[in-house]
Amino acid sequence: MTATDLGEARLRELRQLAIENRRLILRAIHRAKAGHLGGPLSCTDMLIALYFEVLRIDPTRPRWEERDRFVLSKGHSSIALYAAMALRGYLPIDELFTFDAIDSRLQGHPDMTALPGLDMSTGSLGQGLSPGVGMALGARFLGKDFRTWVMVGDGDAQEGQIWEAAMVASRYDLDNLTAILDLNGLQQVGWPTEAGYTARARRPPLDQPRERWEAFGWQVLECDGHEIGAFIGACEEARRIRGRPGVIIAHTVKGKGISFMEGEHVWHAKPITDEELAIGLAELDAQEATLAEAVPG
Ligand SMILES: Cc1ncc(C[n+]2csc(CCOP(=O)(O)OP(=O)(O)O)c2C)c(N)n1
Repeated sequence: MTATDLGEARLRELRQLAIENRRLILRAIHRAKAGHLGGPLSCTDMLIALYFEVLRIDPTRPRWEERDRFVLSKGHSSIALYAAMALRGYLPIDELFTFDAIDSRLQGHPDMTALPGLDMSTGSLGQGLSPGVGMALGARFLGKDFRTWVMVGDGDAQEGQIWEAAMVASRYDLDNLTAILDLNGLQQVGWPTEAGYTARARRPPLDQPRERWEAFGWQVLECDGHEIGAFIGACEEARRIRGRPGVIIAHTVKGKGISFMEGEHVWHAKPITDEELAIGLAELDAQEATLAEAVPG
């Protein structure tokens, strides 16, 4: 599955933006001395694809009624969303460095009353798909053709409310609703084993995600959540689903892009030291250089 009509040059621009998004995440969390890293890095490529290619939006009109709606159900990854929105022009880049401060519009979890462009306040896991169902139903009742997209984490999807919403969505054949499952296999801690807490030693609770969503009446698509072209292709396919809601199961790596954070649950949420920031930024610079070499000019 690849995106149609997306040239190599555009893909390269999007990958470049994803690198920049990761830089901003690291710098903002370093500045705030608190916040989440693993989850934001996991969903960065998808947020860039959504905000720069997929969503029907206009940053100059954040309350435009015909806009696609986006809900980040895994609201603890807010800094990745704020960074993508800043790069897209919803807010000044410098404002990212007020993250988590008292009176900032950019709280640890998204506050729709503070920042225009946020369609839902989230942060308590499990609660993002339900308002997404409401938005999709609302669009149908109002005869509007916008689409609602909800990004769900795998830990987020362990909450029962996600599955109540999933049942309602298929009950009403909501084909204007797309869920995106950021399936990185890790949550806040590792899985307990006899040997102690390790990252991947035990089967994750959300195993067989395809079968689970299908059982709830959803059409399932799967892709690599870090392959921007493949993800955009999946979004295009999701738009073509008729008669039932669709979910894109995006296979991702928690902490993606920073070698010492990848697959390490300890980086779920933790301040980053000056030295760690320097190493992370150097890695991103190297990725940028490789990108520039891979597709010249
Ligand atoms: C109801 C609720 N319980 C606990 C938390 C604390 N918490 C924040 S993130 C998280 C783990 C989320 O895991 P996942 O959805 O897989 O996110 P990701 O791995 O993408 O960061 C937990 C337990 C919360 N925000 N809400």
